[in-house]
Amino acid sequence: MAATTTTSGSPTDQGGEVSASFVVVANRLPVDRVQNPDGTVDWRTSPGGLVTALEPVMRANEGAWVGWHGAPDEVLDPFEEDGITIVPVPLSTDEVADYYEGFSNGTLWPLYHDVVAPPAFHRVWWDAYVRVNRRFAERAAQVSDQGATVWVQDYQLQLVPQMLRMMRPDLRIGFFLHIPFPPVELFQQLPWRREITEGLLGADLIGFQLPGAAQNFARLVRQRVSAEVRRDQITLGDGHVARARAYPISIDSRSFHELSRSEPVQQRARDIRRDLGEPKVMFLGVDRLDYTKGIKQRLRAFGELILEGRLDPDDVVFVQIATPSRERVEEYRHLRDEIDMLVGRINGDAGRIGRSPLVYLHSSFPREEMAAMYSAADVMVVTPLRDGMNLVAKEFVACRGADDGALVLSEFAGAAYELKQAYKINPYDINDIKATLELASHDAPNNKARRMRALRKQVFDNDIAKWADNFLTDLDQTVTG
Ligand code: GDG
Repeated sequence: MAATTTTSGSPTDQGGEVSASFVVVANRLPVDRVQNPDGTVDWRTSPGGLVTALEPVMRANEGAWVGWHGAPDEVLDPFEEDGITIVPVPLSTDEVADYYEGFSNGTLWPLYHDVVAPPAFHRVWWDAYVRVNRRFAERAAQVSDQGATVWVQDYQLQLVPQMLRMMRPDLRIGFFLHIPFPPVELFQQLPWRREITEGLLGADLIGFQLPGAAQNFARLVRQRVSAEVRRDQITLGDGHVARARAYPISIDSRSFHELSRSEPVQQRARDIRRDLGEPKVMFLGVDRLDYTKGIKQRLRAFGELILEGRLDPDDVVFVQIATPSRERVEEYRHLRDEIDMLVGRINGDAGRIGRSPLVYLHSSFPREEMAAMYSAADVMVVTPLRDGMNLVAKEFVACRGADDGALVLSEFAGAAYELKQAYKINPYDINDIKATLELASHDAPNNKARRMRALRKQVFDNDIAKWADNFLTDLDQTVTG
């Protein structure tokens, strides 16, 4: 793929120092450490949208990945894992609390997701964010070859592009934001709005999930920075040009499809349906346990449909997987309690011996199990209040063996921009979710097939390799400096 044109060789490790011509900088490394019972240590690929997205690109490019390894107060040397050079950046316990749980997930995450929860603004969090961003920038500057391409990822590292450009003007710097970029009216709440805007403008290419987000950013720059903005091109006073464009992210569609079609996964899908009592309709939700994902809204809608007799608990089951996430952040602990209560109430009201309409699993699963769930389900329910993209929706589509199954999808997920033939819902409208769950479960097979055919074409024509290729090709064509 053209992505390889941006690289000129493999990373080298001389005396513990890495030197790479393609460098990804992200909050987390693409690996998690696991301690074996015999005391030895292994690294395992960690779950999450970002890792799922970038792993194939890294392998194809033989680059280096700069990021935190997940354990506070520990300094690690670079190492090789599965063809990727891993460059760990240390974080102290306080920095995890202030930079990661605090400013990234207590301030930026809710602010960028339309303030669906109130963002908290604390100056000590901001100070830690600046400090940690500088550390990432310094490490990236150390491991990058002359003229290397550096691709900075996501909201935790928005100051890195400018810091890096100051340290290493020879680098070609890309930035991609995986979450939404909010309208100016919301963004301007941020006390450090100028610093974040200037931080991003240090990149040569700033990628967003949707054109609307790129436009929000361009509008912000027009209003708040003395720069010349012409369409997606922003020219700063010092002559530096940054481009702001949309690159909707995707998945490794073929590998998901192949995995889901493998005999063990197909057998597992049959076992899942059998264990669920061979329901006529299996609904499925898969999310990180996050207040942006609209989990409460969808469960409430399903519960009401059962209680009103519009869905028969003898015929249907809803499996909700909620992967544990950010459990030390207060808002997330609270959400978990609320969902526990809601699940208990629905099953208490509508269940009977040997049959609970809702199966709620608060844990994370191997990829194979996820593929089996996607294959087993009839209706995938994706109802975020706001989501940058939502890879789960695309993974479900990729896992279908034929033009069957139905995708219920929130208008507020970035994925709705491309997956136009999904059964769309407004997640704020419980009646709309109810009516659409009913329709998706009972719709005529030819209607479902028509929709799914179009969705599959979209997901197979636009995969992760194409996403990376589009971004890196455009980045390659920018003029640095
Ligand atoms: C952010 C943005 C954007 C989940 N549980 C398990 C598991 N997963 C995998 C899914 C999927 C990924 O995690 C989740 O990705 P999403 O896109 O749905 O959501 P976020 O985590 O919020 O990701 C989002 C994304 O970045 C990429 O740009 O789409 O909008 O918020 O791949 O399959 N994987 C495994 N076990 C689990 O239990 N193996």
